[in-house]
Amino acid sequence: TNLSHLIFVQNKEDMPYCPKTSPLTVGPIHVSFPSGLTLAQVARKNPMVVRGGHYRPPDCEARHRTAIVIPHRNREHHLKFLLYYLHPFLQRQQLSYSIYVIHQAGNYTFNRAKLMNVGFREAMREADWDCLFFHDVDLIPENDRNTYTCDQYPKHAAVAMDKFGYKLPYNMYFGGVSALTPLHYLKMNGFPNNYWGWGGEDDDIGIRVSLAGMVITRPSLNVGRYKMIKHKLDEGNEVNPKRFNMLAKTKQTWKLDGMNSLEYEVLSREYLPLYTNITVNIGIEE
Ligand code: BGN
Repeated sequence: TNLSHLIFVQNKEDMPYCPKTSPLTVGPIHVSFPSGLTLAQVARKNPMVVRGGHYRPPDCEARHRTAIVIPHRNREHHLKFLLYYLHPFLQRQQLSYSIYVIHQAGNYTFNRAKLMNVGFREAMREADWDCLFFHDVDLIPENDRNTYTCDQYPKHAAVAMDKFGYKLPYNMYFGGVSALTPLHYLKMNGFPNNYWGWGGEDDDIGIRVSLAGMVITRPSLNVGRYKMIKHKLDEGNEVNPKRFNMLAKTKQTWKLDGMNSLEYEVLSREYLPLYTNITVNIGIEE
């Protein structure tokens, strides 16, 4: 029999590593929001993405394994556009990746940072990720040289957002999109669990980075560009009036509140075509 075809069936272990710099990236991306786009269309455009939102490059061994963690509630419209851009973006970077959407159950005040702690634990339960990207649902990256890999220190990626005139709103800003290794994350005891509603939690996270003896790295303003999908402040995500007092106490609280005090209940885990959806009961403010 003719077995010559077998030489083309490569064992994953035998594949060469992907190049250090992907030849597939294109740089600036024009971001618009096509009306009538459906998730089914996004899935058809990404035939190599497998159930749960996982992908690995077909013909080289990825050098990086990145989990994307997206806190979410009632933003299906935003999520669809983010997936539409993010899947091809990550594939052009030749990453091995999964997308985890952490959905807060119920109508109680939203808690972005706690959902990220849940995402960290649930993602690490599934695979040995070497980098986690904590990603707002309404931010679309506009340059694929903004690589979704981790640095030596926690990285703040969303440095140039359109709504802030494509520059940092202030020097300590750590909001929007950030990237940490599991070691970074655990070194700072994760993120705070007790910021309910809008504001301050990202500043708390930035303070934790330095309290844990680390610094913030950033891509250049040309590369770390994001377009925000316009929206009003959501119902259930009211501005948090306690944020100033809480931020003043981060130094006293960061070791007590975080991954070591995290409690939640997973209500469902769905392996959808484009992402893993984890619906979680994170309780209410104490
Ligand atoms: C800041 C918010 C951040 C928010 C940015 C950008 C606070 C804490 C009081 C100092 N911080 O003012 O959470 O991401 O604006 O909108 O409100």
